[in-house]
Amino acid sequence: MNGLKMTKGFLAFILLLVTAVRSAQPVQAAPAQLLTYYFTGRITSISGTPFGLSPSLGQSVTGSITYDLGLASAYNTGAVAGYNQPSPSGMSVIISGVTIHSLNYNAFQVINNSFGFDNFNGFFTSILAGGVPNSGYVSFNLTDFTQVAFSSTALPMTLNTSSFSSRTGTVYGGGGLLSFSIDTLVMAVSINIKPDTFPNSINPQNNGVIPVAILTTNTFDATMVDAATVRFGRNGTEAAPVQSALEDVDQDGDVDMILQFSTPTAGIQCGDTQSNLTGKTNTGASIQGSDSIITVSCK
Ligand SMILES: [Ca+2]
Ligand SMILES: [Ca+2]
Ligand SMILES: [Ca+2]
Repeated sequence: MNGLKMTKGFLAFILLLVTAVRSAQPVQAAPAQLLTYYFTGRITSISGTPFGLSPSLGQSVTGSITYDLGLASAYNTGAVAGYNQPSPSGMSVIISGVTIHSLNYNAFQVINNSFGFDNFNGFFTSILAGGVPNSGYVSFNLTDFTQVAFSSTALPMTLNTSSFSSRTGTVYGGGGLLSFSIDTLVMAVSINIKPDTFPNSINPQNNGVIPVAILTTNTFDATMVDAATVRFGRNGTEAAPVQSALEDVDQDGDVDMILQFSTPTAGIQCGDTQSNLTGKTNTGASIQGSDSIITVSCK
Protein backbone atom coordinates (compact mmCIF):
# COMPACT_ATOMS: atom_id res chain seq x y z
CA MET A 1 0.00 0.00 0.00
CA ASN A 2 2.77 2.36 1.02
CA GLY A 3 4.72 1.36 -2.08
CA LEU A 4 1.77 2.21 -4.30
CA LYS A 5 1.32 5.61 -2.62
CA MET A 6 4.99 6.34 -3.03
CA THR A 7 4.81 5.34 -6.68
CA LYS A 8 1.80 7.62 -7.25
CA GLY A 9 3.55 10.45 -5.46
CA PHE A 10 6.69 9.88 -7.45
CA LEU A 11 4.75 9.87 -10.75
CA ALA A 12 3.00 13.12 -9.79
CA PHE A 13 6.38 14.65 -9.00
CA ILE A 14 7.77 13.57 -12.38
CA LEU A 15 4.68 14.96 -14.14
CA LEU A 16 5.17 18.29 -12.32
CA LEU A 17 8.83 18.31 -13.30
CA VAL A 18 8.07 17.56 -16.95
CA THR A 19 5.40 20.31 -17.02
CA ALA A 20 7.82 22.80 -15.43
CA VAL A 21 10.59 21.95 -17.89
CA ARG A 22 8.16 22.19 -20.80
CA SER A 23 6.84 25.61 -19.83
CA ALA A 24 10.39 26.87 -19.24
CA GLN A 25 11.42 26.02 -22.78
CA PRO A 26 11.84 28.98 -25.11
CA VAL A 27 9.64 29.28 -28.16
CA GLN A 28 11.10 27.00 -30.78
CA ALA A 29 12.36 28.61 -33.98
CA ALA A 30 11.13 27.12 -37.22
CA PRO A 31 13.21 24.03 -38.02
CA ALA A 32 16.00 24.64 -40.50
CA GLN A 33 15.06 23.66 -44.01
CA LEU A 34 18.44 23.98 -45.65
CA LEU A 35 18.85 23.64 -49.37
CA THR A 36 22.36 23.63 -50.77
CA TYR A 37 23.28 23.86 -54.42
CA TYR A 38 26.77 23.35 -55.81
CA PHE A 39 27.52 25.36 -58.91
CA THR A 40 30.26 25.57 -61.51
CA GLY A 41 30.96 28.43 -63.87
CA ARG A 42 33.60 30.43 -65.71
CA ILE A 43 35.05 33.90 -65.26
CA THR A 44 33.57 36.22 -67.89
CA SER A 45 35.04 39.60 -66.94
CA ILE A 46 37.73 40.95 -64.60
CA SER A 47 38.50 44.43 -63.38
CA GLY A 48 41.40 45.05 -61.03
CA THR A 49 42.76 42.32 -58.75
CA PRO A 50 39.98 41.35 -56.35
CA PHE A 51 41.52 40.18 -53.06
CA GLY A 52 44.93 40.01 -54.64
CA LEU A 53 43.79 37.37 -57.12
CA SER A 54 44.95 37.48 -60.71
CA PRO A 55 42.44 35.20 -62.37
CA SER A 56 42.15 34.77 -66.11
CA LEU A 57 39.14 34.94 -68.37
CA GLY A 58 37.48 31.57 -68.80
CA GLN A 59 39.02 30.18 -65.61
CA SER A 60 36.66 27.86 -63.77
CA VAL A 61 34.78 28.95 -60.66
CA THR A 62 33.02 26.66 -58.21
CA GLY A 63 31.00 27.28 -55.09
CA SER A 64 27.74 26.76 -53.32
CA ILE A 65 24.51 28.52 -52.45
CA THR A 66 22.64 27.55 -49.27
CA TYR A 67 19.30 28.90 -48.27
CA ASP A 68 16.86 28.11 -45.52
CA LEU A 69 13.24 27.79 -46.54
CA GLY A 70 12.31 27.98 -42.84
CA LEU A 71 13.68 31.51 -42.50
CA ALA A 72 12.22 32.96 -45.66
CA SER A 73 9.72 35.76 -45.36
CA ALA A 74 7.68 37.22 -48.18
CA TYR A 75 7.54 40.92 -48.77
CA ASN A 76 5.71 43.10 -51.21
CA THR A 77 6.56 46.64 -52.18
CA GLY A 78 4.24 47.88 -54.87
CA ALA A 79 4.79 45.91 -58.04
CA VAL A 80 7.73 43.96 -56.63
CA ALA A 81 7.20 40.82 -54.58
CA GLY A 82 10.10 38.96 -53.08
CA TYR A 83 11.43 36.56 -50.51
CA ASN A 84 14.00 37.60 -48.05
CA GLN A 85 15.92 35.72 -45.43
CA PRO A 86 18.52 36.65 -42.85
CA SER A 87 21.59 34.63 -41.92
CA PRO A 88 22.32 31.81 -41.66
CA SER A 89 22.45 30.98 -45.24
CA GLY A 90 25.54 31.09 -47.25
CA MET A 91 27.25 31.51 -50.52
CA SER A 92 30.79 30.66 -51.34
CA VAL A 93 32.77 31.22 -54.50
CA ILE A 94 36.09 29.48 -54.97
CA ILE A 95 38.49 31.25 -57.32
CA SER A 96 42.04 29.99 -57.73
CA GLY A 97 41.65 28.02 -54.51
CA VAL A 98 40.55 31.04 -52.46
CA THR A 99 37.14 30.78 -50.85
CA ILE A 100 35.14 33.98 -50.75
CA HIS A 101 32.36 33.40 -48.31
CA SER A 102 29.15 35.23 -47.53
CA LEU A 103 28.73 36.07 -43.88
CA ASN A 104 26.60 37.95 -41.42
CA TYR A 105 24.39 40.02 -43.58
CA ASN A 106 21.08 39.54 -45.31
CA ALA A 107 22.64 36.75 -47.23
CA PHE A 108 19.87 35.80 -49.53
CA GLN A 109 17.15 37.57 -51.43
CA VAL A 110 14.92 36.59 -54.29
CA ILE A 111 12.96 39.29 -56.02
CA ASN A 112 10.02 38.50 -58.22
CA ASN A 113 9.75 41.43 -60.56
CA SER A 114 8.41 41.94 -64.03
CA PHE A 115 11.45 40.15 -65.45
CA GLY A 116 10.89 37.03 -63.45
CA PHE A 117 13.00 35.98 -60.51
CA ASP A 118 16.48 37.28 -60.08
CA ASN A 119 18.97 38.70 -57.62
CA PHE A 120 20.23 35.99 -55.35
CA ASN A 121 22.29 38.55 -53.51
CA GLY A 122 24.60 38.08 -50.58
CA PHE A 123 27.05 40.38 -48.92
CA PHE A 124 30.20 38.95 -47.42
CA THR A 125 32.50 40.43 -44.83
CA SER A 126 35.35 37.96 -44.74
CA ILE A 127 37.48 35.70 -46.85
CA LEU A 128 38.06 32.34 -45.31
CA ALA A 129 41.01 30.88 -47.20
CA GLY A 130 43.05 34.06 -47.27
CA GLY A 131 42.20 34.77 -43.66
CA VAL A 132 42.05 38.47 -44.40
CA PRO A 133 38.84 40.20 -43.30
CA ASN A 134 37.46 42.37 -46.04
CA SER A 135 34.23 43.81 -47.27
CA GLY A 136 32.40 43.72 -50.53
CA TYR A 137 29.76 41.48 -51.94
CA VAL A 138 29.11 38.29 -53.78
CA SER A 139 25.94 37.98 -55.78
CA PHE A 140 24.13 35.50 -57.93
CA ASN A 141 21.63 36.54 -60.54
CA LEU A 142 19.31 33.94 -61.96
CA THR A 143 16.76 35.51 -64.22
CA ASP A 144 13.80 33.72 -65.65
CA PHE A 145 12.16 35.73 -68.38
CA THR A 146 9.37 33.20 -68.77
CA GLN A 147 8.39 33.57 -65.10
CA VAL A 148 7.53 29.91 -64.84
CA ALA A 149 10.48 28.58 -62.84
CA PHE A 150 9.14 29.18 -59.34
CA SER A 151 5.76 29.46 -57.77
CA SER A 152 4.73 32.96 -56.79
CA THR A 153 4.35 32.08 -53.13
CA ALA A 154 7.61 30.42 -52.16
CA LEU A 155 11.31 30.19 -52.70
CA PRO A 156 12.21 27.62 -55.32
CA MET A 157 12.70 24.03 -54.20
CA THR A 158 14.71 23.21 -57.30
CA LEU A 159 17.02 25.33 -59.38
CA ASN A 160 17.59 24.00 -62.88
CA THR A 161 19.98 25.98 -65.05
CA SER A 162 17.65 25.33 -67.97
CA SER A 163 14.96 27.32 -66.15
CA PHE A 164 16.93 30.55 -66.38
CA SER A 165 17.68 32.66 -69.42
CA SER A 166 20.43 34.51 -67.58
CA ARG A 167 22.80 33.05 -64.96
CA THR A 168 25.61 35.16 -63.62
CA GLY A 169 27.50 35.97 -60.47
CA THR A 170 29.66 38.81 -59.26
CA VAL A 171 32.45 39.16 -56.71
CA TYR A 172 33.29 42.72 -55.72
CA GLY A 173 35.81 44.02 -53.21
CA GLY A 174 39.44 43.87 -52.22
CA GLY A 175 40.45 46.11 -55.10
CA GLY A 176 38.55 44.58 -57.96
CA LEU A 177 35.46 43.10 -59.46
CA LEU A 178 34.87 39.97 -61.45
CA SER A 179 31.87 38.35 -63.04
CA PHE A 180 31.30 34.70 -63.72
CA SER A 181 28.74 32.52 -65.43
CA ILE A 182 26.74 29.84 -63.61
CA ASP A 183 26.83 26.80 -65.89
CA THR A 184 25.69 23.97 -63.61
CA LEU A 185 23.57 23.80 -60.46
CA VAL A 186 23.43 20.55 -58.51
CA MET A 187 21.35 19.98 -55.40
CA ALA A 188 23.20 18.51 -52.41
CA VAL A 189 21.47 15.43 -50.97
CA SER A 190 22.12 13.42 -47.84
CA ILE A 191 23.41 9.89 -48.42
CA ASN A 192 24.49 7.07 -46.10
CA ILE A 193 26.93 4.45 -47.39
CA LYS A 194 26.27 1.12 -45.64
CA PRO A 195 23.35 2.53 -43.60
CA ASP A 196 23.68 -0.04 -40.81
CA THR A 197 27.32 0.66 -39.99
CA PHE A 198 29.85 3.37 -39.28
CA PRO A 199 32.67 3.83 -40.14
CA ASN A 200 31.89 2.77 -43.70
CA SER A 201 34.63 0.26 -44.37
CA ILE A 202 35.01 -0.90 -47.95
CA ASN A 203 37.32 -3.56 -49.37
CA PRO A 204 37.97 -2.37 -52.95
CA GLN A 205 38.83 -5.96 -53.97
CA ASN A 206 35.49 -7.31 -52.75
CA ASN A 207 33.15 -8.78 -55.37
CA GLY A 208 29.96 -8.01 -53.46
CA VAL A 209 27.72 -4.96 -53.37
CA ILE A 210 27.75 -1.69 -51.45
CA PRO A 211 24.37 -0.49 -50.15
CA VAL A 212 23.83 3.29 -50.26
CA ALA A 213 20.77 5.13 -48.97
CA ILE A 214 19.53 8.47 -50.31
CA LEU A 215 17.71 10.02 -47.36
CA THR A 216 14.47 11.98 -47.38
CA THR A 217 14.72 15.25 -45.42
CA ASN A 218 12.41 18.20 -44.84
CA THR A 219 13.70 19.71 -48.11
CA PHE A 220 14.20 16.62 -50.25
CA ASP A 221 11.99 13.67 -51.14
CA ALA A 222 14.27 10.74 -52.00
CA THR A 223 11.36 8.86 -53.61
CA MET A 224 11.58 11.48 -56.40
CA VAL A 225 14.99 10.15 -57.46
CA ASP A 226 15.08 8.39 -60.83
CA ALA A 227 17.08 5.30 -59.77
CA ALA A 228 18.13 4.56 -63.36
CA THR A 229 20.10 7.84 -63.47
CA VAL A 230 22.02 7.24 -60.23
CA ARG A 231 25.76 6.53 -60.31
CA PHE A 232 28.07 5.80 -57.39
CA GLY A 233 31.77 5.41 -56.83
CA ARG A 234 35.05 7.24 -56.60
CA ASN A 235 33.77 10.26 -58.57
CA GLY A 236 30.05 9.49 -58.49
CA THR A 237 30.00 8.55 -62.18
CA GLU A 238 31.05 4.90 -62.08
CA ALA A 239 28.55 2.25 -61.00
CA ALA A 240 24.87 2.05 -61.96
CA PRO A 241 22.65 0.42 -59.31
CA VAL A 242 22.09 -3.33 -59.60
CA GLN A 243 19.04 -2.99 -57.36
CA SER A 244 16.94 -0.24 -55.78
CA ALA A 245 13.98 -0.03 -53.41
CA LEU A 246 11.96 2.48 -51.43
CA GLU A 247 11.89 1.98 -47.68
CA ASP A 248 12.32 3.91 -44.44
CA VAL A 249 16.03 3.12 -44.12
CA ASP A 250 16.73 5.32 -41.07
CA GLN A 251 13.37 4.59 -39.44
CA ASP A 252 12.44 8.23 -38.92
CA GLY A 253 8.98 7.85 -40.45
CA ASP A 254 9.64 8.95 -44.03
CA VAL A 255 10.47 6.82 -47.05
CA ASP A 256 14.05 6.79 -48.35
CA MET A 257 15.72 5.14 -51.34
CA ILE A 258 18.16 2.26 -50.91
CA LEU A 259 20.41 1.21 -53.79
CA GLN A 260 23.01 -1.54 -54.24
CA PHE A 261 26.15 -1.03 -56.30
CA SER A 262 28.66 -3.64 -57.43
CA THR A 263 31.95 -2.95 -55.64
CA PRO A 264 34.29 -3.70 -58.60
CA THR A 265 32.53 -1.17 -60.86
CA ALA A 266 32.56 1.62 -58.24
CA GLY A 267 36.26 2.27 -58.91
CA ILE A 268 37.11 2.85 -55.28
CA GLN A 269 40.85 2.83 -54.63
CA CYS A 270 42.86 1.99 -51.53
CA GLY A 271 43.25 5.12 -49.42
CA ASP A 272 40.06 6.85 -50.62
CA THR A 273 38.29 8.66 -47.77
CA GLN A 274 35.06 9.57 -49.54
CA SER A 275 32.72 8.18 -52.19
CA ASN A 276 30.21 10.11 -54.24
CA LEU A 277 26.77 9.69 -55.72
CA THR A 278 25.12 11.62 -58.55
CA GLY A 279 21.76 11.36 -60.25
CA LYS A 280 18.61 13.12 -61.29
CA THR A 281 15.13 13.46 -59.89
CA ASN A 282 12.19 12.56 -62.08
CA THR A 283 11.67 16.30 -62.59
CA GLY A 284 15.17 16.58 -64.08
CA ALA A 285 17.00 18.24 -61.18
CA SER A 286 20.60 17.08 -60.72
CA ILE A 287 21.62 15.76 -57.30
CA GLN A 288 24.93 14.99 -55.65
CA GLY A 289 25.86 13.49 -52.30
CA SER A 290 28.96 12.15 -50.58
CA ASP A 291 29.83 10.13 -47.50
CA SER A 292 33.05 9.10 -45.80
CA ILE A 293 34.64 5.68 -46.26
CA ILE A 294 37.68 3.82 -45.02
CA THR A 295 39.30 1.24 -47.24
CA VAL A 296 40.29 -2.13 -45.75
CA SER A 297 42.33 -5.19 -46.83
CA CYS A 298 44.64 -2.88 -48.75
CA LYS A 299 48.34 -3.71 -48.98
CA1 LIG B 1 27.05 4.27 -42.83
CA1 LIG C 1 14.08 11.61 -43.05
CA1 LIG D 1 13.45 7.80 -43.41
